[in-house]
Amino acid sequence: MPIYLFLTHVSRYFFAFLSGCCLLIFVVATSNHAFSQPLEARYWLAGRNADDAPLSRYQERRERISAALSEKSFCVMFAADERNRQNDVNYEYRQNSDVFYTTGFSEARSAFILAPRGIILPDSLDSTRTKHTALLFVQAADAQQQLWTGALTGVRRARELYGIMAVENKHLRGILAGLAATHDTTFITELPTTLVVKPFLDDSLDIQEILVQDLKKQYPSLTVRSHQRLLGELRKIKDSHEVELLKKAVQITIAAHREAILATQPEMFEYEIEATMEAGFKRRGAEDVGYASIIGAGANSCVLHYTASRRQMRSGEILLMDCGAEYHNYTADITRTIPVSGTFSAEQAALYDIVYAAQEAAIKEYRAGVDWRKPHSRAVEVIRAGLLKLGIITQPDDYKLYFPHGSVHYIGLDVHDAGSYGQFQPNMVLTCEPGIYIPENSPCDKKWWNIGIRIEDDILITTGDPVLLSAALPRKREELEKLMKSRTKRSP
Ligand SMILES: [Mn+2]
Repeated sequence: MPIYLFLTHVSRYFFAFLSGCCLLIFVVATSNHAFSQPLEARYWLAGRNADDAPLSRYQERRERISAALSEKSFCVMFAADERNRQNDVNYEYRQNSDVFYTTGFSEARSAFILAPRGIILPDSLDSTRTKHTALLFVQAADAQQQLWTGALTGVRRARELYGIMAVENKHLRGILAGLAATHDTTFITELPTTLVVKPFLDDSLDIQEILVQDLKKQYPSLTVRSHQRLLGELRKIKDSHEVELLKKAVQITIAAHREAILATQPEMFEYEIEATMEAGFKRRGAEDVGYASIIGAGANSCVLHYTASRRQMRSGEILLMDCGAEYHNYTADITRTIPVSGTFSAEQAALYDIVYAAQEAAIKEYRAGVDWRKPHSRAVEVIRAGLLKLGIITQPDDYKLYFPHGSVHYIGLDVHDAGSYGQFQPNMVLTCEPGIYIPENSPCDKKWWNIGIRIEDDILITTGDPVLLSAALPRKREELEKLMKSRTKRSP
């Protein structure tokens, strides 16, 4: 999935902030008895997307976040909202990635607080007077709601299954107020920017602004920051468990892409390929797609984030498929571009070979210590030279007309995963996705029009050579044509 060329959330100031903080190592005061709890219980209760990471993974992550917080700061993470589709139907629930990363907890209407200085709860909630540095707020296991949507974890089992002190979510407000009054900084969830338009005031605010403004008004001395950047610095380096989950997501995605390639025939609709692709994900245990599948033929191949999948595909057209399975909340991100007929036209082949050569040049740069911009600049060099040679552009800078996005982004819990960009480091997992898109009416010979080509693969940075996780999926033009020759004709 292509990413905007200029990342807006790159945390340039993170290291300045980090060095300004006291680095204090805290042992997160959570009980150890939960380690013996069966994983099935977590799967069963969470319903979907439960991780099978040992609880010690989450505890390690919490300790690392705590170490980056000063004693006067605390972090509050809100679970993702349940998002309404229409009327009384919601979209399927997906947990906020930072909450999941830090706790493994997958339920809505929950929150999580990390406070290195520790929180002593009122006797009514915990009579032991223990200082809790981690606190999970969960919804009560309401019988009526469980009848409709299945088992809820509830307070008691949350403590047992997640190894974190848990209380009911109705206590969040009071505990948050106490922390806000006694700390100088909070790292808080950047909530989704749902725009609230106040039509008569000619004013608009998103809910994040409202929350932050409210906190600032009530606690003028409290600095409110986002925890996304804080967490991004951890999330951009994958631990061994995350690498395994990403490999699994990539394997599932490869198998489904192969099936989609083999299923493609002229006169089919894009949505039929989408069905094959996504069935291939789910049959192999992926809970969802990591992003809306991009499956575009002909003119649609030039639309970077085309998701409608409604068009009938014609022989002679190109088909671009950018699809990734999400497995236990970790997503792959792979793109293949194929000829609907099974054979590339001369123009399609010429452009395909340029993108392939650009990707080959770029992949070589995925090495520890290399600046993250290097692969993209390699890809640009190849694409610019190729477009000039074909006479599609005459000015070197005009390559931007046909290659308008970046080539490199992290993958992980999010398809465009969290973290600032600098030098590559071992255990980062990134995509490499050069492309050429020539929409109709572009200022070039019309024989090039409506050809969009992107090749995208997922790469693990190591201490040595880059590991192309998606290497098993054919990428070379000849290999794709060979694979398509093995198609069986569609039964009418
Ligand atoms: Mn991508």
